Amino acid sequence: MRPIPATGSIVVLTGAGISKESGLDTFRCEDGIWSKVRLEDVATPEGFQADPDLVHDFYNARRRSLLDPSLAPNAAHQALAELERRWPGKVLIVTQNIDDLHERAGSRNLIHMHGELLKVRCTHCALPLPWHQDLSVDHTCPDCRRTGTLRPHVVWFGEIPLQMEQIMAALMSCDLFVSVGTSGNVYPAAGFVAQVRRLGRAHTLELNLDPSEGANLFAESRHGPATRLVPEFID
Ligand code: BJW
Repeated sequence: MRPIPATGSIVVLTGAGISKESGLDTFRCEDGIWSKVRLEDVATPEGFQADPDLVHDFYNARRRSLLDPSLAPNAAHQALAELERRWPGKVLIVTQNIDDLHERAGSRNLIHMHGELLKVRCTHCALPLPWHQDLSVDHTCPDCRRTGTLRPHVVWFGEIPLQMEQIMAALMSCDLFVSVGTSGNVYPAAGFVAQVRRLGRAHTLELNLDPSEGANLFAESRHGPATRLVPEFID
């Protein structure tokens, strides 16, 4: 494998596969989340409008799993935090995950492009707030005092992912782009490797259990569990 560039910057895109070995479900694996619920019902603005209780129940259950005391970051999250410690200011993690396992492992330069499970926001005043309890339509926004306006701070299909300008700037200037544990089914993240390659500058590397949808777009691919591949990559 190519060595990590000594002076350049690294963007690491992560997906549900990196948290699988911590005990969180992926979306599109055989036993994944989309085999149990319809994404149209729980991960679209239309689904939320039609049945907010169903959507709150779905995210409340996932929030409870995340807050289970036995859940912890795994060796892959820890290796990425170590990479950032070794190369301060050079590593950006762009995660599609709404869990907080990168933060718990110690990563600090991190963008949650699909939002965060431990935050809610008000559809009226747009204020994101920390949130650790079950959420329901009966809750009142602490800022505008309206009831029933709080929603999970996550990005559903048809909504624009967060901090896209910063992400695009980082992709355009990076020297190494690494994708970990994502199936490459969901845009815009699935298009990042093509964008990086179009600029012709960065080395591109996929670390995934099996080849993703866009595996042939990467200059280099390694397949296996993230808890083995990511520590190997940083060493
Ligand atoms: C392991 C492992 C181990 C397992 N080790 N690996 C046609 C029609 C309608 C819409 C579209 C369309 N074409 C494109 C679109 C846009 C749409 C889209 O992409 N649709 C596709 C389905 C076609 N995208 C959007 O709507 C996005 N918004 C958008 O495009 O706005 C326009 C815009 C963009 C930019 C600028 C300006 C405007 C929003 C997408 C929102 C996605 N939301 C979700 C749910 C919310 C969060 C949540 O509830 O958690 O985000 S969907 C779900 O998929 C979740 C994930 O973040 C996302 C990606 O999934 P991920 O992480 O890849 O997981 P899996 O399960 O798919 O893959 C896991 C991988 O890990 C597998 O490959 C395994 O092999 C591997 N693995 N164990 C290593 N141990």
